[in-house]
Amino acid sequence: MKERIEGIHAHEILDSRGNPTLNVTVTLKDGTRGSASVPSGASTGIHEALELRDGDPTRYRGLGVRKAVKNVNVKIAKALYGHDVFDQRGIDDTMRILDGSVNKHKLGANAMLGVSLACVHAAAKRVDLPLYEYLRQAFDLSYKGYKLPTPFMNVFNGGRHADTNLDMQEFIIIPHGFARYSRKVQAGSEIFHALGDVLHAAGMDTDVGNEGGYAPNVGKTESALEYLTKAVKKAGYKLGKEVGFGIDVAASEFFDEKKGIYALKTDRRKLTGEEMIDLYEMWMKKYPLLSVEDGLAEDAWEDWAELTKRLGKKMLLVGDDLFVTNVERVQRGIEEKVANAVLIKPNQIGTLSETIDTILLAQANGYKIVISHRSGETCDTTIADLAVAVNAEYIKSGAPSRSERLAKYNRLLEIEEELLG
Ligand code: 2PG
Ligand code: MG
Repeated sequence: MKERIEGIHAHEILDSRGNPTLNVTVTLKDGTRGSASVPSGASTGIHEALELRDGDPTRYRGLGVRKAVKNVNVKIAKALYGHDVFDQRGIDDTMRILDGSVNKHKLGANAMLGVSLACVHAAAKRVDLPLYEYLRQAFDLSYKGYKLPTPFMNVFNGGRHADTNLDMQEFIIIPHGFARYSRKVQAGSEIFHALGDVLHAAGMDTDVGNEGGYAPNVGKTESALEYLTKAVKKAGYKLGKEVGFGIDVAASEFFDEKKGIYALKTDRRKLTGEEMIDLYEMWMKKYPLLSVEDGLAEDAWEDWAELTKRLGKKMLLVGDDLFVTNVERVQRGIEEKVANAVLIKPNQIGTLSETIDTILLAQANGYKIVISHRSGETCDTTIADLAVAVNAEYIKSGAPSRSERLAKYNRLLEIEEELLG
């Protein structure tokens, strides 16, 4: 079956931080439409594909995306006019060739991703399939059955995502010890609220940061893990057995490249890569720490190899800024025995086809998959379907708070209902 693309239209909308991003609608010859919106990061890796912004200081502090919108409405729309919407790889290749650059700076990864995602939404609608099922068809994915991912809920926001003194970016609860996804979400929500009570009782701020998690100032970094521990107990869950912890250190954000030092302002400490590894090992012994994301800087390959050698059999070591959803960087990770899980953010690479290729390469080499939102989000839920389409082990979509975060968790509740009743 074929169906032609008749129109592609983008416009500027605002994301969860109130900054411009793109919403794209693809219209097919029979009138079917599909839409998608593009997220945006704050702690972006230097190796990510380029998010095209106008840089015009008279609009949205330079963050407008009119250039990217125009690229969709003129260049991409022209190149894809009449293209078969079911040929997703062809669609993505056409945009890549049209852009022609390594980091997608000509069209903008935001422009390209908006179109790539809107196309699969339109195509899925056209054949009346849920998106996760259509994605399997579109990319010839042959997994056995469907698995729902375990949520990584970032309940304590720091780093670039909140106005707090916490250098490390995310403190995450992982409610893994339940069979059903919906039960995991329930545990996550109950612990989130218990954490609010614990912080409130300690006289701390309970307003939330960019990803819906609490964001108080703390005495030391480890306090965040102590509060998480209290919250899990208060909510009546078994630490370790039912609920584990994760952290996204986003270490590149406080790495001094010249000195080779990680400067933790919260703790007034300067640590070498080796000492960072010691710290994770110590925390792993004290807490049910199951996952460390970006525990070291994005180009510290040797230290990463050491980290993996020391802790890779005991916990998840997730590469985000390290891998940037890029096949070549994941390939290097495989060769150098670095990390054992890959964070997947479609907008780091710019097309769905390339995202799928990165996932397939990682899975073929035994890496676990964490599908991820960005700190700047919309209510687009494509990543929820993507997680189910590729049987990802985990999804990271922030705290169970704020609609742009919950849109993804709620979409998964809907999928669970569809699959399991
Ligand atoms: C991360 C993400 C999402 P940002 O570092 O994993 O939590 O943050 O989108 O700001 O890069
Ligand atoms: Mg990260």
